Amino acid sequence: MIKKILIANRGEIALRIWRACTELNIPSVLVFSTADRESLPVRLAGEKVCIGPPSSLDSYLNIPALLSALEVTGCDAIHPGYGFLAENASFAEICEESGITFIGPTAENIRLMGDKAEARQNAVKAGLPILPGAVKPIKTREEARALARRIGFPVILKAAGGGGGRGMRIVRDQKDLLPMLEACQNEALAAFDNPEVYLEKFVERPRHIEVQILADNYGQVVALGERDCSLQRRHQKLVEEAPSPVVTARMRSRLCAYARRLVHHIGYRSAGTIEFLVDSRQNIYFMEMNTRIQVEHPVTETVTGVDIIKEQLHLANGERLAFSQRQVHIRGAAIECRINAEDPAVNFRPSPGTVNRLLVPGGPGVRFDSHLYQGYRVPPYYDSLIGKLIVSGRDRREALERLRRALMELEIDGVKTTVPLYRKLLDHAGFLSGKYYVGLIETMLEKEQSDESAAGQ
Ligand code: MV4
Repeated sequence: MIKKILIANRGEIALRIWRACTELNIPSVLVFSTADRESLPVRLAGEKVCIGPPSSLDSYLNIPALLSALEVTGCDAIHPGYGFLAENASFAEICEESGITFIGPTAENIRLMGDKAEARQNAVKAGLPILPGAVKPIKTREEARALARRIGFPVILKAAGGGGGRGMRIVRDQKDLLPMLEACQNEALAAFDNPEVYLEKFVERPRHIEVQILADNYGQVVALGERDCSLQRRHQKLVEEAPSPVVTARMRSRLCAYARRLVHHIGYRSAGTIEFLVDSRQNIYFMEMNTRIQVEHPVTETVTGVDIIKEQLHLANGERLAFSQRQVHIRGAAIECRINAEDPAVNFRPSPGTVNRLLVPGGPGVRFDSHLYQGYRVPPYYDSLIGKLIVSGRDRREALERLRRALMELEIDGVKTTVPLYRKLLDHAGFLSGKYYVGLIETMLEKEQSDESAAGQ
């Protein structure tokens, strides 16, 4: 039984975890760096420990400091949130060995899915569809050449140690293959300490669709439907929605069945996400698995009524899943906009500073998950996510109307934010119709740039 939880994160997710612990009456302790002393979760937390200076390496990633915090506060469990140590298999292992409950999957689960080539091999074994390519990492130049010729250009090279868009290279022409392979391998070795690279067919204008799962320690797995996360910029998701505007009921059962099959196959437990790529002809391909709670989990919570963080705590406590797949129903539609302290007018440059004025939207179908308050100083040291606006409705149309209305109500002054981008997106036919793809936001921004320079001529 978990007695006391150390919340090893900051910002909105620390607040989200604190809320779940508090509702379940589980005592919790929040860690913080000196830069976060004045943050909302630190203000709310009954018990808190400073674990170091602003630099993440010396605080939120500082394993000895976290272990000391666990020790001095008498915590027997730790929630890593997302980012920082959430997908660090060694850290999960240290916790396992010290009798601390890591609120997440096993170290072995993390290690297995952290190697994207190995994840792909397991997906094949579990019977999931993958894109044409090699199941194993590329060994020789000859192998790369023969494989690329067989599947046809364009192809994509991906680092086994990468993921989330890091360590990828698109190859459109035979002549670029070997130089790009070598560059990709060198970069992968430097960045991930693993030179392995695999190759697969590159899909133009795909959609990124992922399935949220929950798995208990007794082999029960439920899939909570999909999220469409195609609206991104430079591999940073900006808008996520559920259900996906392109996923039919039939496709959803297939996506969920695939996700559950993989989770079963690897003996995964806790919350997790299986990412798929969907091409313009609605073909589904497995991409990778995320072994953590994700930023966009509220979208799924909204359409299923499941509190995913609470479920994570129950599962870590060794409890059985309290509901079956048949009891999961997707109701209505939800859309999340990530609010980053960045200036979209200056290439999304981070914009830390003091929030002088904050007006939070409310009313039916509006959820605002944020650690902001008026007078809060957004520190410059961390990720720029300062809040998430999640709207819902009976259907996508109502959710979109609520998004428009909530964005009218929302005011954040003092730091530049991505809010103006979302107001523009609500005038974009591709977003409104649901017929979008992973490059839509970048294309929209490029068009805006060229229109501006044409107007200035
Ligand atoms: C792809 C792809 C097209 N074809 N793989 C990016 C994140 C990682 N999870 C997988 N990603 C992609 N993998 C194949 N075979 C397209 C993406 C992708 C992407 C690629 C280039 C530029 C922007 C992108 C945005 C999302 C996904």
